[in-house]
Amino acid sequence: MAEVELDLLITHANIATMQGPAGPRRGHEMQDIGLLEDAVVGVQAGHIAYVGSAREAAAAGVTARETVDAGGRLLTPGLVDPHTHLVHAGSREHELAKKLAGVPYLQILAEGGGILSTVRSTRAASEDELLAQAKRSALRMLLCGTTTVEAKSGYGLDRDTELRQLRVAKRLGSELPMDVVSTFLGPHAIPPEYKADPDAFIDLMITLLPEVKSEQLAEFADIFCETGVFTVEQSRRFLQAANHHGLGLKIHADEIEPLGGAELAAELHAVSADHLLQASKDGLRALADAGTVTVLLPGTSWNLRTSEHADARFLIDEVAAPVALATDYNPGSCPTESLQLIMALAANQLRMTPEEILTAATRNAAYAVGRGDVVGSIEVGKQADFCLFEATNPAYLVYHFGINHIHSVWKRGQLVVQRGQLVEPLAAEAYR
Ligand code: IZC
Ligand code: ZN
Repeated sequence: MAEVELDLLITHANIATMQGPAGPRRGHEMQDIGLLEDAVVGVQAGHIAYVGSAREAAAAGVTARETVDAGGRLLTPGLVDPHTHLVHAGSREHELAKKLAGVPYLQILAEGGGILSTVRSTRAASEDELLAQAKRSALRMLLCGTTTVEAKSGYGLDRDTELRQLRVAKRLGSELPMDVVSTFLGPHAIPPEYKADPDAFIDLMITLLPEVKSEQLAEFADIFCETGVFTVEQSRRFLQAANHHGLGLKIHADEIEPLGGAELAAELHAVSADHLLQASKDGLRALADAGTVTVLLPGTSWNLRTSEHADARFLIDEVAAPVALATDYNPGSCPTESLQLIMALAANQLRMTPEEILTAATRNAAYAVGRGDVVGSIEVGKQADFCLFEATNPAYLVYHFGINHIHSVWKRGQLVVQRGQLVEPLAAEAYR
């Protein structure tokens, strides 16, 4: 190590390394953030080449071309947002008054609004228009510390628009300093033209799977398993077909009504099961046994003004399931790009500890999108994705809520946010 001059050293950092044996953390392990006080991280060719205490680094003679003094601030892995509907056109603030008047989310959808409203605007948008809107949102995420994001389709509900959304997600990942993990969510709602025959719509979505896979347009498949949307039986048929074509499985499970989506996810060994507000205790236990990552979305339950929330304490304390957190960023049930806001809600509404929250938004979230071996922790060999916070400890991040605590962000060793601002040319793309 002594002879090698690294590209970058970040010194005097309180590093939440999240290091440890492979796999997501469960139960009390989620409390372990692998904190190294007054520590140093070294970067070479976009990857982490050194992590250790200041004393060890000095003894080893670690040097670099560039050194950044973190001034005792908290350094974490880049945040990972494992559930978003990033690519879409338009917005739905016209539905706010209805929501506040108490009209339920599923009723707005049944009346042709909600998801179907976004389907109309997305079908009418060109690939470049979708890319421009998604890019601005993705850059807002990056500004708030998200360096890896999952992005779902599901606002086309037809062949051309679904594939267009997936192509946009792919372009985002190549044009921005972010990893974008793409998910095919063709069965997100029943389009009006298939209202009388949802099974025929599932058949149509299944016919897209070979193309999605062969053109590498998605790594995962997902379905909205919910009353009035898709049944457990339809979900099983679609997800089994997706699995057959080599896609990883995700599911919107037991969000609004208890249908048994959690049990289905466990049966199919899905990579993640998301929402889970209404899941049965047996279903949650089955998920833990299957090793499925449970992705909780407290921004959505807060924004939909539901009286109940996902039972994070049961998942962590009773069944030791791996828990991750995500924004669910979408124009209806959760229009926010800020995973930091979600982290604050996880403390307040799910009663997760700051350490559990950090684990859920980094290491466990990386496993929820199949990237646990490359991102989500600060360990030698992983990508040099870091958040430097204007804070010294994780509790401060969730206690002081509703603001962006980011000082700096690095993606694959490149500085992308500096002193709370996107660097150029990213800033020019985000604000025009
Ligand atoms: O656009 O409302 N729940 N899908 C399932 C969503 C929310 C996204 C939306
Ligand atoms: Zn969703």
